[in-house]
Amino acid sequence: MTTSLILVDVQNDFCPGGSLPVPGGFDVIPVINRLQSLFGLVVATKDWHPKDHSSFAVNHGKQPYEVIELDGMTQALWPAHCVQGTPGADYAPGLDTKRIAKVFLKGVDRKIDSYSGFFDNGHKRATGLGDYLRQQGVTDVAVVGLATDYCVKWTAMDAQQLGFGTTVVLDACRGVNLKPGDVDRAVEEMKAAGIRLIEIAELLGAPKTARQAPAGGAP
Ligand code: VGL
Ligand code: ZN
Repeated sequence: MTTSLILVDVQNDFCPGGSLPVPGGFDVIPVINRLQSLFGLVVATKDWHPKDHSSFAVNHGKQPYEVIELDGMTQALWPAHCVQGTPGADYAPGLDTKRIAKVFLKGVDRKIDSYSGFFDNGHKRATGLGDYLRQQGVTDVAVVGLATDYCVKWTAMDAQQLGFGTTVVLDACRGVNLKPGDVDRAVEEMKAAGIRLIEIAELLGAPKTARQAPAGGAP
């Protein structure tokens, strides 16, 4: 079994001071840095939008955080964020990036949003992450980053659906909670899909650890 750590969208715009700040976004950084040494392969995703992206409220003359129907899909409208090549799209400060083997860009097509690191929201186009992981012999993944109720959730759901044994390390994630309870609901959905939800302590062998070796354990 080979487990890869997937860092989801640990970017400036999702951290306090960014344009789409996730509460507590910076808190994931030390946890993620600590986690990386437990995995043989670390990959990352970046939200990487053209500035005319259809998920941006401004491009519809609407207010951020409104929800609309777009091409038959529900689309939350966001403040402009993670625009390709801007500082907001850079990795958040303090994130250890030297072990990231490959980065997968998502949300690059202006016409469709992409919460998952594997596919756009219409499941039409793959980013290449799934094929890459398979080529590397990866069987299991641990997913961490921002935001729990969007990109972390959908990356984990797709990973699980693709047949990777999937774990989310919850204290290495933070959520938007656009509606109160969104993160809790995301956790329940992931659980129902068979995704394992843990805290970093379970990988570090803290007293709380169960007998069974966790899927994300040291390779
Ligand atoms: C995300 C909203 C819009 C995320 C990306 O990374 O969770 N959320 N774009
Ligand atoms: Zn986005």
